[in-house]
Amino acid sequence: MADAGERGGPEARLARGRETTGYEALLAGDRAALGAALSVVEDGGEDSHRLLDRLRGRDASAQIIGVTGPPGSGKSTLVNELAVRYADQGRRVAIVAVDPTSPYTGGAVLGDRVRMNRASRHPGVFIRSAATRGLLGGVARATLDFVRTFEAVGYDPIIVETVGIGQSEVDIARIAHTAIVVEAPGLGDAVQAMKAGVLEIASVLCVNKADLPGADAKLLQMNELADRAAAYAPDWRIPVVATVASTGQGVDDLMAAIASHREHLGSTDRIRAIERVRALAEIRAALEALRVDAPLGRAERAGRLEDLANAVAARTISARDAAASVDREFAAAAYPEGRGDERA
Ligand SMILES: Nc1nc2c(ncn2[C@@H]2O[C@H](COP(=O)(O)OP(=O)(O)OP(=O)(O)O)[C@@H](O)[C@H]2O)c(=O)[nH]1
Ligand SMILES: [Mg+2]
Repeated sequence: MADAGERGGPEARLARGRETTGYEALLAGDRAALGAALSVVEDGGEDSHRLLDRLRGRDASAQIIGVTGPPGSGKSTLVNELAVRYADQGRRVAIVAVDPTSPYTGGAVLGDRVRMNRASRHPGVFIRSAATRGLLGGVARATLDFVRTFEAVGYDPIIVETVGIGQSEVDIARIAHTAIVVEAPGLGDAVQAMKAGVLEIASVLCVNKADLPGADAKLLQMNELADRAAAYAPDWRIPVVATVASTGQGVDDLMAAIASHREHLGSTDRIRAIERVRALAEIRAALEALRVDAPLGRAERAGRLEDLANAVAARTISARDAAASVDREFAAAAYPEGRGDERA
């Protein structure tokens, strides 16, 4: 990847081919400027910091909706439906598709594009995927920075889809104001398997594929879970909504549940707690970029990472010793400038 500086900084990248400045175009809702801004942000480094600094402090009252759940439950189809309906109401809707497993699933992001086709053609919807940067990290940071960018330029709601069942998914759901956990019949007891953490963060439970056999049993089961959760958190009884995302059936009910959760949040100080969790996640991601991703990136560009990986694979040295080498040889470079995530 070329050095961001060579391309003339964030302004030049945003403004390419336009008469207004890139920043003005971005704030005016120019989609090309927004796409360029997201690329600047994704690349990290000094340009990204400058852009995010300029955007910081702008009014940000967007609702962040997390959509999470097991693979294949219909999250993307559902997000497509939600986005198109919100956009039809005149809102500008952002979709961030987080796919931490894409090196293994290959076509997943492309598949999502197809499923999100209607949304991607809608002028009120902007879709961006935060695919993994391989083993060098940065997904969480890119996701959080994308959300900041979208909210600063007036997108609302911002819908974040996360794939899979795991701790990271729970983490991303925690930064959403409203977290929708999508289940479907025929996937086993996925939500049960997700441990208590998911019920803790679920604002709405959605049983998708309600057209398939087993949906009624799944609904019953989810309602029991919601009742159990309500015993511990009586101020919000998690609504359980049945949907058929592929036909749009039940999606209005889901939107009603999302709206009432937003009202509920407004009546409590939960939003401040969520914002604090998001701020902590951002600090962690920034620290990882500085202390982990940047040294690894430098080691990779110096050709050193491959040597170290080979040595660890051959059991010549331990992973811990390899990490110590990366730290010794490549971390210090970050400190004099007080930053460390520039990418060459
Ligand atoms: N029968 C039925 N099929 C559905 C429904 N919703 C989605 N599907 C299908 O289920 C499959 C998976 O849908 P996706 O929207 O890609 O599911 P996902 O949860 O985003 O999948 P990953 O992102 O890969 O985890 C697709 O073939 C959809 O067409 C539904 O309500 N009923
Ligand atoms: Mg998907």
